[in-house]
Amino acid sequence: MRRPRVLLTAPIHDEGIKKLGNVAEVVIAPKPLRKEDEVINAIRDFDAVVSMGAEPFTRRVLESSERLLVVARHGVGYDNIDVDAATRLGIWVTTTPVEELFDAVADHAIALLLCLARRVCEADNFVRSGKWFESPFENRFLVGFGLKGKTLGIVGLGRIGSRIAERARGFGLKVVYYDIERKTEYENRLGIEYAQLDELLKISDFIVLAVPLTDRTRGLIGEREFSLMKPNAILVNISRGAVVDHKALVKALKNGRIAGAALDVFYAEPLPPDDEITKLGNTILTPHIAWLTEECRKAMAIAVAENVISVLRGEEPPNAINPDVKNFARNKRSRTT
Ligand code: 8YV
Repeated sequence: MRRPRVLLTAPIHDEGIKKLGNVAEVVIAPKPLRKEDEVINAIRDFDAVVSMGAEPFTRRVLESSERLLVVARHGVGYDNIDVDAATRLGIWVTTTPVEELFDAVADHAIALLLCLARRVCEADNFVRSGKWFESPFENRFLVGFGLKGKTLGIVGLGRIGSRIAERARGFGLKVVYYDIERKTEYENRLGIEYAQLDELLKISDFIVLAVPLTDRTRGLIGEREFSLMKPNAILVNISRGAVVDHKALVKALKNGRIAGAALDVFYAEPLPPDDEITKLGNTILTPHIAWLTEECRKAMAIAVAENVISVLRGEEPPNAINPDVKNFARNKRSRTT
């Protein structure tokens, strides 16, 4: 009997590899799969794929595989997958909505905010380059600003946004949020207020983007939205790069329309090394690591393995995005042929 084959688009935590190895042959892609054709060639002959990054699982890619039963995201965003096409083809799409991920990303959003507000990276560079203040009057360029009493606007009050709101309370920030749904339970529990997006952009000192990338949120923050922000505003993006119009962001930073931006996600990943944003001082750029804690790596690897194993056993996976897939043909086929 053929042993099922699972492709990992990048290595995951050993705990997950061990679990998968108990039921399947596990292969790690030797290089990042960024283009459709690279994915098509790589997934041929695999029953399951663990998607670590933004590999394009387009209709064409999904249609190319006769064997694939599941695209299991190692993460909660699934904007790289054509879910509708997957469903029609009978391919499960799963995610890893573990607490550790939401906590890690919320922590990173606050870390980025604090680093920018308190100029931590600039100060670190200063000391490392052998400098110090000659006199206490020379420290002006490292003057930051406090958080207490300022307004934090959270765009998207989901599982990550709500955790950012919880943390913000500890810094004495006033929190407003915008979401397509009003979340009165959070409003009552966390003492936060709802605002329409334009209003939030006008009144916030700090703006954190925590929305998934969908047709509604692509390009949500563009030139018009930057024109509404305060000149002292700091934008933090831990969602997806495409939520922001990158050209408009660079322009807003260069013109002093806003004070700074801290980004963990980009319109293109990897970010082209010569991108103009890398030359701007009022920014902090991290390489999509908001999730990257030991706790989160382990929890996500276990969760993704559980999803894959359920599918290989012919069972419904715990975190399916497209449960309707049960009604489509491929699912009914034997897992071992
Ligand atoms: C992923 C992410 O976990 O959850 C998501 O969708 O963007 C990340 O935090 C990352 O792609 C690692 O697999």
